[in-house]
Amino acid sequence: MKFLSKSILILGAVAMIACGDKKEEKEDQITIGDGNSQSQSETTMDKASTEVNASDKDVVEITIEGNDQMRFNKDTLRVKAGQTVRLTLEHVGEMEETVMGHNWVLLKQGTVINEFGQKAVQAKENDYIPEGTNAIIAHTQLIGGGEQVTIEFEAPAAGVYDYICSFPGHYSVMKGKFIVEE
Ligand SMILES: [Cu+2]
Repeated sequence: MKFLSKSILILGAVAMIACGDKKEEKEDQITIGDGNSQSQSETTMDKASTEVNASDKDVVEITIEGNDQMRFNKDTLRVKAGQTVRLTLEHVGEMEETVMGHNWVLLKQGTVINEFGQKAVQAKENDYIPEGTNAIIAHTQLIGGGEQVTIEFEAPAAGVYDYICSFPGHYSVMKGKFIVEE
């Protein structure tokens, strides 16, 4: 009798351990998003994580650096159509705005960079943004070393767009592709 009750106790403990293991396994499955499982709790979890992704999709944060060597640190930026783009331009150099100023200018499709750049040179009083231009989708202000600026804008329709720094002479090397995916 004594032996029997001991056995039941051990069995009970084993069952509890087994139960615990099973629960952990299930949580692992949820974490990796196993879509094969049909259990109610996992279906609910899947829905919740989809919602999180959807809200992440609405705002995309991008940081791009400009330096004293007249370079951006990225030549390609990717976003999705319909997203709100929160873009930060960071001048990681030390040179002044009048010598090594940088901005970030997103151009409409069909804009010829050279032509735009030449117009920008004449717009010194306006941070090298040609007054009344309709060639720009979004742009930051001009900044110098140690400064940063953040802008927010809606991603345009899917496609490939050019971005440049419009400070005189910079656009030939400070440029890249802004890719908007469906
Ligand atoms: Cu520049």
